[in-house]
Amino acid sequence: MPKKKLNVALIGCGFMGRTHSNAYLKVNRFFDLEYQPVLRCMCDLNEEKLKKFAENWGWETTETDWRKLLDRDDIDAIDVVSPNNTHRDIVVAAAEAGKMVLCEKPLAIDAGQGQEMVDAVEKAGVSNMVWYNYRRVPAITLAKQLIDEGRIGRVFHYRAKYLQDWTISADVPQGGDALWRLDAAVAGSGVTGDLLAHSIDTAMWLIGGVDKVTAMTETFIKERTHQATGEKQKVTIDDACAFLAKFNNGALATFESTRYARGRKNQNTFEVNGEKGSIFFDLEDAHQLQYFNHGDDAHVHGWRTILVTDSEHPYMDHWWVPGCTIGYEHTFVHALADFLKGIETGEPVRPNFRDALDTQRVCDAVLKSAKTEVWEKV
Ligand code: SOE
Repeated sequence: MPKKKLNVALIGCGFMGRTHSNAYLKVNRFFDLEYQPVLRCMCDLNEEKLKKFAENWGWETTETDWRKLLDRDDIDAIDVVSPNNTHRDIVVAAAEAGKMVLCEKPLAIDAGQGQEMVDAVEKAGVSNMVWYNYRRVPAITLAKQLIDEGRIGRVFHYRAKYLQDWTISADVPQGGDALWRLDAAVAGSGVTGDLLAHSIDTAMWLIGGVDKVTAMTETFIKERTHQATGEKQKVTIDDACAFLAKFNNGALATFESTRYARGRKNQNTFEVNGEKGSIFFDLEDAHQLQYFNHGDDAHVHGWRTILVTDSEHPYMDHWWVPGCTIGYEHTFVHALADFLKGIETGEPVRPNFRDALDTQRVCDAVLKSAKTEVWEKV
């Protein structure tokens, strides 16, 4: 059967532009879906970079001004992977033009902008998704399944860490191409919006909403040179953040994130402790899920390591044979497959913009609490 075409425009040819382009190319080879994305138009401000990028990934046309995409009848969906401070304007205009909208995380630079985006997509009634890709790590999806099956029972504790080390050197410039994550005016925040947003999305998906938080943040390097201007500037992002959270279901949680954990490249971990068992995950061992079942006979009590590669495991029947692992890029393919399935079935994909707004609200409360030094309600 010929597939229904979904004409996509992607805005932003950085790191995330590559992960998404790869997903658009691969998804139909591994998932049986009614819709097939067509790489119709690639958009970026930098013409030279854009040309090379489009050629490499097979994007059919290019634009340097995203506004030109709005009137194009040959575009059904707009995918936004440009820096965070551009998300709101593009998404609102895209929704008003009746396009489906996909957006990289975090949704916006703050919840105020996020709310405008939610209002726009909901008013227009267009399909929408935010790429919180770690939900689609099969081991994390399996954790969700185990929790929903009641295997760990009532949840008491949640403990998350998200650690990197790439900004330790004072020589790393602030802002500009590929380094906008260090510029608060463009990114909105530092590790809170960039890394902890992932941890918060995962936590809320697994165990429910957050009631209140208390946080501390630190900026270790106070001044950096801006890549574009060559001038020294005050650094205003949070280099590190730690916060306590109380969930609506009464669970207590700790979250910690930094870009100053020497040796940690992208360590994203969580542990959930429940009445009947516990679960532990580490992205640096992404194909494994640790599970402790208190219901096991006492003499065999112990943490078990589930190798999440069998066809019984989430998404894995689409890939290789048991024991053969998949990785980071596949999480984006899974997210896209779920988005396309959502259009096919009419059952909207999650996380949608409203879900991502909930995460943004927690981030805002965390950043506020770091300033006020008191507990903040979400
Ligand atoms: C930051 O270094 C970053 O690229 C994040 O922006 C991504 O969301 C994360 O998944 C990997 O690290």
